[in-house]
Amino acid sequence: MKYRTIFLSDIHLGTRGCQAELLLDFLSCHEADVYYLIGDIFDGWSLRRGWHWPQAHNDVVQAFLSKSHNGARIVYIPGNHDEVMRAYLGTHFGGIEVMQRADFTAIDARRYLVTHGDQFDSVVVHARWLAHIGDRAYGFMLWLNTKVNRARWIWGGQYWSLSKWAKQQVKHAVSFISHYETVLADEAKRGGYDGVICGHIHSANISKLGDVDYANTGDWVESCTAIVERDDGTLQLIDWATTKRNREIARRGPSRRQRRKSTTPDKTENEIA
Ligand SMILES: [Mn+2]
Repeated sequence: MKYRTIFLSDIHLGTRGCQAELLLDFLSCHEADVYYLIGDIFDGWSLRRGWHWPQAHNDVVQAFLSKSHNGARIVYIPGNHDEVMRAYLGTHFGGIEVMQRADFTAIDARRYLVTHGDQFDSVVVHARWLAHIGDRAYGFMLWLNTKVNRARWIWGGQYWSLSKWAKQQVKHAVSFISHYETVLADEAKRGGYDGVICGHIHSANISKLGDVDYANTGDWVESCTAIVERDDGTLQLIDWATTKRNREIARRGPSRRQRRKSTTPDKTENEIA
């Protein structure tokens, strides 16, 4: 598929959670004239704690460099995890432009503020140490999640995301996500924009908040999502993990377990008969 614009964020290269292979797969079948990389592309916080840089992570960097080399425009807006890149605002490397924030005008003439979004996250702004603790807890949760799911897989349970569950709890408890969305939409409105395109909270979403279009690109740690600009200028969310899973199910047919489930009613019927 070819698009005018693709937006990606929160890839977190340099962490064990980064789904670089899935991203490479996405990049191989979605092309664009312009790419916006909206922050936390690599994870300096995590790399400082321990170096983790497999080949696939290199391949992601190479993929963007070669796109740039082949004529694509790439705008890189650093986030809080790759804040070291904020020292290079206004410069470019390998043809990739580094910017603090960007103005994006869609085909339908709607104007969007493009920003990572951490500047509007009060936890990150007012208590950096708390954000770092949260980051470690999040890493621990992802690690625990794989252990829990391995156990559930062995016992025939369904995949269950602990961190997704925990984030749901956070959402219910302090409405963190909706608060973030409102703050970002307000910021866009104040700047005279029609909408905002951001990342940071790993919660992909396209919605209308009042008269402001809110778009969050999600991440490549859990959800594996991107936002693309359709030919008519509207924004579309692509959930690559789900798309791939559904295609795989369609190709292979339902799994053994799903078949077993669907045959259960027949069995009971036979027993009754
Ligand atoms: Mn961030």
